[in-house]
Amino acid sequence: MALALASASHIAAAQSDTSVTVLPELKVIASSIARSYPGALDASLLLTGTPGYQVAAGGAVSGLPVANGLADDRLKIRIDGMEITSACANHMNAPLSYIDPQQVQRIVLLAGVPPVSAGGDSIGGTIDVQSAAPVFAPTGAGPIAGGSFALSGRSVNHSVSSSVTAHAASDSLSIGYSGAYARSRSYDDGNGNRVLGSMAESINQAIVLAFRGQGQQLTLRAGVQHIPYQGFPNQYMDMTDNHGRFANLAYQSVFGWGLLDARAYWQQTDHEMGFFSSERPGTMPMVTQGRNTGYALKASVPTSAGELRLGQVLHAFRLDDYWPAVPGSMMMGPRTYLNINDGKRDRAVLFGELASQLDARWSSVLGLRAESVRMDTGAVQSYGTGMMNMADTAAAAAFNARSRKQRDSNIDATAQASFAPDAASSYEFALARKVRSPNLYERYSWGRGTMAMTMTNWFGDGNGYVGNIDLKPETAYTAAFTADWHGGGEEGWFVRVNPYYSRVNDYIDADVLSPFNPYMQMGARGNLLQFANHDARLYGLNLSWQLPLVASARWGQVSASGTAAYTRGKRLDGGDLYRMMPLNALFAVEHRLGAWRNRAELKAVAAKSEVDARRLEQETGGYVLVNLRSSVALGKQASISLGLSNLFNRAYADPLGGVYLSRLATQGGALQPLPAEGRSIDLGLQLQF
Ligand SMILES: [Cu+2]
Repeated sequence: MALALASASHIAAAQSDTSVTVLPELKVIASSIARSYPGALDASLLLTGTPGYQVAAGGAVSGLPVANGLADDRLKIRIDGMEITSACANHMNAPLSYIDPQQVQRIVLLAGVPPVSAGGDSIGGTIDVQSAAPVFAPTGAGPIAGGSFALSGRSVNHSVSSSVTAHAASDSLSIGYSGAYARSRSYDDGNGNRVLGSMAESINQAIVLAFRGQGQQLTLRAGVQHIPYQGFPNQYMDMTDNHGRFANLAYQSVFGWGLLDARAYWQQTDHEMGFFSSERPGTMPMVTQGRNTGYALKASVPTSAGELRLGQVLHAFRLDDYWPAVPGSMMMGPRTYLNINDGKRDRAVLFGELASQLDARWSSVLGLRAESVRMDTGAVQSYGTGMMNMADTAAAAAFNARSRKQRDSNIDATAQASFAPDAASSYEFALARKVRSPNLYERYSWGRGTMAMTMTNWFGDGNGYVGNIDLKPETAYTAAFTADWHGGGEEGWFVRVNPYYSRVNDYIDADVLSPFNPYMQMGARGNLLQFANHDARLYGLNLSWQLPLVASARWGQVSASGTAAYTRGKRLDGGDLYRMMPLNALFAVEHRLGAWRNRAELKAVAAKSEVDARRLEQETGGYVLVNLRSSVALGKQASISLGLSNLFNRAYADPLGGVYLSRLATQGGALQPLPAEGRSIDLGLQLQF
């Protein structure tokens, strides 16, 4: 069958999905779930170890994914097909924060050029997350029941996370539950200092009900999330409450003409920001309410030219963001500050894609996708009309006086070919045009006062931002190539090289308006910026390899593997783009003997000296970390894992960590890069029954 091979497709798979697979699975290259450390609280960390992939620090359960230098909203993220939008001016509730890592069965990253059936409204790639598929009894067999329990902890932040799953099923009906609870204190850096305000607690629960009959399956998922608190040391605010709810109905069926995959969903978030901890005290409530609704219809039709995939998608997002007055405050009152009032962002999509097997060696995927994006928002108001709110009052008047409605017509096109001349090599070529429309904050945040502007910031850089109603969508033209040489099957050797180049027209970056002093600290510098379109280019190279070293009945199997990544991002009118990961490499040796698995990792990261001057991005030093992991299976139903992260307790700053605002808030001085985690002992226990 013709497989859609995304260039630079990288990935991870845990177990195979047992539900009806309708559209063909994309190529799965490496499992990294097994490699992530036990006790990870954040689903975005599951892809750690994939070349070109990084997590930009946020809160403990809300990191932002980055692939080949493109981050956050530039990646399309779907959880069981639901498109979730960050409902917060700091992207505290980014899509991957809505699922606990222990609830993830499969996570796939298609960096670079995903086929149009997997992409849309993104220029950097797609992350597809699947939670546990419904379990059915074998056809004709009696009812089954089962479940699992997991418990893990990490010493660096005294975190505890646990999860429970349970299911009962016949061969046609299935019911399942999954619940996960996680809590952490603030972590310690390599110098033994607590990183202020980095604690979190989160609870995720979901049920899945499924019915399957002759060639069809109906699946209903519903769930709730609660994050009672989550600190954000690189933001001015913390999360003080986040309630999420969703329902997601999917239907898949085999017809005479092909396969149908239909889905409808609803997802709602009630989010509050403010302060909750003595590590960063304060008062300033902010409230957001976000709602995603949508459906997707996809058909897959075998034709003489190959497999034809057609799709129609609707995704509507609604957002209200307001800041209740603080009683007695001259600045934050007497009215409610309306930041985004009745914000709308609706996307209507049509796509078509043809996957063809041209001959024994060549296959191709050609796709076209059209998106119509409509955005609008209502009138706004500042806290008050007094002296302290003059800048915001004038800005609100100007904002309210003009039309805010925008409509973008975006066309994506991708062409991919793969060539496998022999059993030991394959090559993938990909070209794409991909378009992303601005998000609601990029167009409609309007405040011009310093305080208001610093509230709009999902970059962790300590600056302040204001939107720009006239922003154009950003359009990326990407060329990518992947060469893959391999031998010896799944346990064998491989070398994979993936260079890529993107020219992004109207990349949504920022122009500097004026400087300011964060927290009015004279030693700390920040900029107030306005979102603006500027052409940019990003390029880089990903490398990954695996080499079996020893295979003996007595000593077990030893293999070496690793990844390396180089990324650059430049604005065509000069300067570097923000948060570009410096050259980095991961070298691992893995040993397997019977029930035992041991792994030693060395992670090396070069100094970051190419920084975004407009955002006053901090340089960071190079570093080398050593991590050790072991796991042992106790029979078929239990396993224990043990890890030592950052073995030598190296003190360092992650190049994508942003700035340490919670320390500046309480101790003053100058801004410094956010310190990363010191040494941690990580323990995990998994049971199945
Ligand atoms: Cu928030």
